[in-house]
Amino acid sequence: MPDDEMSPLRTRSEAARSLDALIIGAGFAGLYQLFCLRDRLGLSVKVLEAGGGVGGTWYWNRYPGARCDSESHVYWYTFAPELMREWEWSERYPGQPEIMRYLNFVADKFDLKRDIEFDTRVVSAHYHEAANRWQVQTETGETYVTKFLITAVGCLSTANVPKIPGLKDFKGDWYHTGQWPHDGVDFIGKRVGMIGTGSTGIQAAPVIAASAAHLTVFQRTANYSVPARNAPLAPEFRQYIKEHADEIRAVTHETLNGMAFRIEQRLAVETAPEERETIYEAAWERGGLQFRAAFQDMLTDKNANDTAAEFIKRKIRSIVKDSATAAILSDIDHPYAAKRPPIDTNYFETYNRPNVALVDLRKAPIERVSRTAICTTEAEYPVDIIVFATGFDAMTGPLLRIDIRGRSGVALKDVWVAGPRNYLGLQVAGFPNLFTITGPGSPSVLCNMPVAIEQHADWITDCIRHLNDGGLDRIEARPEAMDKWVAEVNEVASKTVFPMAKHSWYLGANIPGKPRVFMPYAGGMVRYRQICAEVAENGYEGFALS
Ligand code: NA7
Repeated sequence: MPDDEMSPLRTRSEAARSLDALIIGAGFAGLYQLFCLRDRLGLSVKVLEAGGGVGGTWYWNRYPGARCDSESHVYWYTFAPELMREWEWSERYPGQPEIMRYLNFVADKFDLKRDIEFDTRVVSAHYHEAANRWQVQTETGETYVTKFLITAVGCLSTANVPKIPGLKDFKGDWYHTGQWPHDGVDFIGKRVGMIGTGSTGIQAAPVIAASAAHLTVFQRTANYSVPARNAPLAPEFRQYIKEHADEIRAVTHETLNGMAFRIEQRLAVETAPEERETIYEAAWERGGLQFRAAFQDMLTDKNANDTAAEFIKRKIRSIVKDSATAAILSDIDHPYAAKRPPIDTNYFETYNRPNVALVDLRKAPIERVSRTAICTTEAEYPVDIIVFATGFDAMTGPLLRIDIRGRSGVALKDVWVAGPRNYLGLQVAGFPNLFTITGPGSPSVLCNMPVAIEQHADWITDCIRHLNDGGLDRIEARPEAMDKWVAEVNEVASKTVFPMAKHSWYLGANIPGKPRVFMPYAGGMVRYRQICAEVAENGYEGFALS
């Protein structure tokens, strides 16, 4: 729609609704961005949040076993030293309820909630060129007008519920893990069917199996998983975190993925088989995502990756007692970590329980849901509850479900029809003053999230400060800079094993009809941070400022 055809800029109450900056989403990203813009720059800022409280991803993902895969001592904000002194995590990996307590603690400490409108879903955001303002509309028809618009909508917040014929007639209950009821689900005495074996299904299965009468797991693609080795944090380690918080933060700024562990320099392909086995055994015992740190070449050399993949497949076969089940679970078709690698607590062990069964959907796909059962092309599995652990329309989904229109009414969904295109993962040409925190084209999901978020929010804050100090009103990515960045994102991904996973959400391949483009920037957080800093130092190279 051309600009002049859009409804005129209007606000319900000019004073309350006209803003310097509007942020969509009150998760880790939105909360910190609000603090930066309101308390550091003194701007008028509001956050609009669809949920009834802060938390973002963690507000919605309340499924049994929901827990972060980053270790707790790196899964927090580092912008305020007192936060790191005052907060204590209780376990090696923070569980969903504890993360919610943490984010509420932060929001209350900095009095952030007074500038957040909860239960407010944004449906559209249109740029008006003459006024250089974004007009943002909510589901309930409220309108906000803002100079800067910042999306903090998360990467994994648009639930993917597969369109399975018959689901609407199912007479039991069904749930998607990313839209879990706040008062929980009672599995006692129930037959549960769970579809999906990504990180979520792998976390949920052992917990569901512990209370359900029976659990049937429907697996389409077999997946790797490494034990998380979760445990309460020892008092000495808690003390260590307090005393070394700055050093830990410094390490997270020096590593590719924003974690506090360093990837070993040695190469798997140059290590003798017995020594390699010993190294993998130690990594398996240590547990968690740092399994990936055992060898430098694990994600860049398929031969190296094969050694890790074979090790984990052998582990699966040694844990799972029923050989047919073990064969289905270990028949994995992609390199290790080419899809986001899950970590677990007793996932493979769960298949040794008498009340758990596995169905191989590659052999016989789901055809429909009847009133009482999940039906594959081969058999019917009676269930009382269906759990969809089927993931998300990742990265682009949360942005494209908002009707975002830039100059001349051009829709973001049209600009991204063949996949996301932007500059630095931060801005799209034709969409001035719109910033996308941890959007596609940035390290985001390949990085420990709070580290990626703080870098983006700081960069955006510095950028807006620069504009304000210079009496400038507008920043917009140049089309040629965007083209170059898209090429760079593709180029770095092509040097890794990531594109080798057929069904990966990194590629958008889990959503029928979604263009297949490797979405995150795989060049590592250190390099990305440096590029962003250099762009700013060079007068925001690649952006037009006016
Ligand atoms: P994922 O990792 O996308 O996993 C979704 C799972 O659901 C995966 O096993 C899929 O199989 C399966 N799936 C999806 N659609 C279907 C249909 N139609 N039929 C059968 N099976 C299906 O999502 P998660 O929630 O587990 O994890 C998301 C991220 O959250 C995770 O990576 C961490 O970053 C945290 P497929 O592999 O596509 O064959």
